[in-house]
Amino acid sequence: MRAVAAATAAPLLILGCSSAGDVPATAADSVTISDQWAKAADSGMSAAFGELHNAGDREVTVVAASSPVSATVELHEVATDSGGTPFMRPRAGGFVIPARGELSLVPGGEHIMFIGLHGALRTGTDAPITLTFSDGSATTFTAQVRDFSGNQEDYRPDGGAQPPAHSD
Ligand SMILES: [Cu+2]
Repeated sequence: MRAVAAATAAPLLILGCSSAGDVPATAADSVTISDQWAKAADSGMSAAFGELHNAGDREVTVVAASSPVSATVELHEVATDSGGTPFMRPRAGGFVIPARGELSLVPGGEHIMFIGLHGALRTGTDAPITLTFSDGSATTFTAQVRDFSGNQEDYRPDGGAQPPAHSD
């Protein structure tokens, strides 16, 4: 499909592509997702998960996400406060997928966070999600909505006001 698109597109698109050969041109070309799903919710917040695969020879970074299902979408991680309580916060620098590697987005770990749902996320429906990479490329996939009762971590958008003490 890419070959056909390149052949039929105007020469403008060829500018800057020099001799890339069959090396993926963008992060979006290298990344696929599998087993993606989102947590059913009536309102407020929810989250999406899945397995991100990077077929390229270079590490790629997801820097932003968006979806029509919520006002805001953030890239989150789960940390533990000094009292041992898990909480989630935006992941500084985004999600890094190693070269020829995977990144698992799982409850209790890194995840895509929906904040301010426009409506209920109902089991069996699909939630489209667009990921934007550090090179400006983007990829869109759909996550199937499922029932899930876990992942009720506390959200601390300030990144956690009380970082864990360094001495124990
Ligand atoms: Cu979150």
